[in-house]
Amino acid sequence: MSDRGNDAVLRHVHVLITGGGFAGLGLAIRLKQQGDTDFLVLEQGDDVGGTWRDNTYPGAACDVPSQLYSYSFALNPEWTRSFSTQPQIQRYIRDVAERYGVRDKFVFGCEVTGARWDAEAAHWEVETSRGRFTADIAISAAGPLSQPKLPDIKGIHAYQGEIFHSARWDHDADLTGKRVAVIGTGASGIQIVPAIAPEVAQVQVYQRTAPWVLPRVTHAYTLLERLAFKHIPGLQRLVRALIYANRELFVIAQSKYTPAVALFEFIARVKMWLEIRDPALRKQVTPDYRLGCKRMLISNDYYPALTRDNVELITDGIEEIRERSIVAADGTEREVDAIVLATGFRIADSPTFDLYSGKDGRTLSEVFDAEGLQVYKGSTVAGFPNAFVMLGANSALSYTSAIYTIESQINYVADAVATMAKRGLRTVEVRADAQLAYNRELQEKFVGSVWLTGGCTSWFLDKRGTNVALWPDFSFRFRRMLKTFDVDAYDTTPREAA
Ligand code: N01
Repeated sequence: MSDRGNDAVLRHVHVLITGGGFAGLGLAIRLKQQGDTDFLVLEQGDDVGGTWRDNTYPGAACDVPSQLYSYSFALNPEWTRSFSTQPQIQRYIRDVAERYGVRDKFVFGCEVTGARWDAEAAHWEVETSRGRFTADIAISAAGPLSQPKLPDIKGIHAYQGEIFHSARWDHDADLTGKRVAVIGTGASGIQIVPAIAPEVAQVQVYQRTAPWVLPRVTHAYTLLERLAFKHIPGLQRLVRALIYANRELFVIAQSKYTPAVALFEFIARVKMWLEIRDPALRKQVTPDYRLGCKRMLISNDYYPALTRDNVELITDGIEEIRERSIVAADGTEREVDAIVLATGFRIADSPTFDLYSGKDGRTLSEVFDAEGLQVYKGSTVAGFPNAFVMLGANSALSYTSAIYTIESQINYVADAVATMAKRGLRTVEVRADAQLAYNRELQEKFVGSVWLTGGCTSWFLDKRGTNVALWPDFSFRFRRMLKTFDVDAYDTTPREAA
C-alpha cells in the first residue's frame, strides 16, 4: 500500500488514522498490540514524524527533556543530551516505527482533502489525493502544529527575495553572507536566530511581543550514564519520573499562585541582566506581561545572539514589506535578501477543521465558529460520530511533554475501539450535554489563571478570548480522566440495528 502510485483507491478499513507523527504512530502501535489490525494511517508526507519531520530549520531542538519526550513504551537509553535536536528525534520516531513493525500500515504521500459522515452506512467517507477510503472510525492525528500561520503583512506577496516559513525551511536557499529577516520570536524564532547568526551577514529580528526566556539546563550524557540507562533495570524510568514530577511544578506557577510566577520572572530577569549588558536592548526584550501567559521559552544562546554586531532587534512593528526591503512602523526601511517567517501555526482556526463534515453536514469549522471550539476531553465532538481527534482542544500542556498527552489519549481511543467491538456498537457519539458540562467545568479552571489575566494574547486563546489550547491542570489528572472510554457520555447504536 505504502509504495503505490497516485491511483484511485476505494478501500474500507475499520479504523482510519490521518497523520503519522507521534500521535498517529503511537496509536497505530497500540491498535496493533491490542489485535486491531484492520487500520491504515494516511500521511501526506513521505515519512513518519509529523512536525518533527517538517521542522528542519537550523537549531531545531526540543525544549522538553528527551527522557520525557519519548514514548513510555520505547525509552531510548542512547539520547546523547538532555534536550535532543530535531534530527535525533526524527531518527527516534523512524526507529520506533520500524521496531514496532507498523510502517506497512502507512499510506505515504496521501493528503486528506475531505471527510464526510455517511449516516446511513454509518461510516466515514474520506477523500484523499490518492483516492477514496471509507472507515467505520476516523481519527484525526494531524496535530495542532501542522499548518503554518502566514502573516498578513502589507506587500508581503510583492517581496522578491527568498521567503519561507520556519516549518517549511528551504534548504536550497543559501543564506551564507546574506541579510536575513526573522519575523517572530516564539520557540522557533529564538532557536533560528542564534543558529544562523554566525553564517549570515546580518539578522534583523522582528519582535512583536517579547518572550520570557528561562535558562536551558542542559547536560550531555556520558557513555557511563548511557550504559547505566541500558543495563540497570528501572534507572531510566526513575530519572524520567523525577523529570516528570519536576515539570508538574510548573502547573502551580501558571495557575493562581503568583509568588511562583514571580520567582520564575526573577530568574528570567537575572538571566537577561547577565546576558545583555546594553540597557536599551534589555528594555526591548523585557516582556510587559506575566510569565506563563504565553508559552515560556528556554534558551542559553538567544540573548547572546542578540548582542552580536550583525544582529539587530526591531520592536517597532512592520509597516510594509517591499520588493527587497522591510519598512518598520517608525519608517525605517531595511534591505533584506531573505525572510524567515517564524510566525507559528494555525491552531484555533486550523484548516483541517474544514475537512470534516459531521452528521448535520456542517464542517468542524462551522460548528466551532457557531458554538466555540468545544471538544469533549480533547478527543470527541458532538455531531461527529465515530470520530476522534488527537491533541484536540484543551489538551496541550505548555510545560511538559506532548507525548504524555498523546499516550493518555491513546489509552482513551484504543479503549473506545475495544469497547465498541466488545459491546457490539455500531456508532458512538458524545452527547451534547456531556460536552457542554465538561467544557463549562474546564473553563472555570482558567478563571484567574495567568493565561487569562497575565496581560498578553497568545495562541492559547481563540478570537473570543477563550483558552482553547491548554489543559489547565496537572497532566496526571488528564491521564486519569482518559484511562478508559466513558461510554456513558455517548449516544450509541447497536450493530444489530444495521
Ligand atoms: O510559533 P509561536 P513557534 N507580525 O506562535 C510572531 C512548538 N515548538 O513556531 O507573540 C509579527 O510560538 C508572534 O508574535 P506575538 C511550541 O509548542 C516547540 O515559535 O503573537 N510577528 C510570535 O513571536 C510552540 O509554542 C518546540 O506577538 C508575528 C511568533 O511570531 C509552537 O511550536 C520548538 C506575526 C510565533 O510564535 C509554536 O512555536 C519550536 C506578525 N504578523 C516550536 N504573527 C520545542 O522545543 C506572528 N508573529 C518542543
